[in-house]
Amino acid sequence: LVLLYNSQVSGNCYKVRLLLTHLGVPFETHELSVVDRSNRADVIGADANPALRVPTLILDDGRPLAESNAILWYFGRGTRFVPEDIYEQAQMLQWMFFEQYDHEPYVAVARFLRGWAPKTPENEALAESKMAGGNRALDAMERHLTGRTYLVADRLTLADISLYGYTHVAHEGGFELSARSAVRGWLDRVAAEPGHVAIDA
Ligand SMILES: N[C@@H](CCC(=O)N[C@@H](CS)C(=O)NCC(=O)O)C(=O)O
Repeated sequence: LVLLYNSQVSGNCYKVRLLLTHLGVPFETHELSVVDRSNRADVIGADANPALRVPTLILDDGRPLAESNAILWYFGRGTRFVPEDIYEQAQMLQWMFFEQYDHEPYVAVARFLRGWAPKTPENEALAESKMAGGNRALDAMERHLTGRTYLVADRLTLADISLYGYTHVAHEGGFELSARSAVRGWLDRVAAEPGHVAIDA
């Protein structure tokens, strides 16, 4: 069985659970806290993931794999979630790199600081400093999704699974989606896909 070092509230872990569920890949989870990280080295171990982060996944043959989007690629390759066309594959990767550089460091971090980190003026100021970057990323998605059903190839791919993870909980970081109707329509489409699971499932 695949073992996922998991935090239920983490969007990065949710992306992995969402894909594995869509694919019907059975997995078990080992729950870790996103707040108290003191046991990471003992539980995950530096061999499995030198960054000591979740998600970290242990394949059924014991080999470890980290980084949410790398895990998506490992399981998604050769399935309906990765286009066959090499240009569309590259477009899918375009959005997955965008997710990690332009989106997650702002949207996910603001959400963590406002929802889980100690409530201090420093953390609130730090969260506030993430808003401009997060809004820039959400605006880029709104522009791209206007007139499109999904990010790439008019169907659900790893790009959508990756960006759905933190976009659908962006409001928990203080981001406003009401004026972003293309993003909201896309969120609804992803959630209506057969086999979809919620982050708290
Ligand atoms: N780039 C990584 C990010 C993983 C990540 O940020 N994990 C967070 C939880 S969402 C974590 O483990 N934080 C604890 C820490 O940094 O020690 C991925 O996409 O998997």
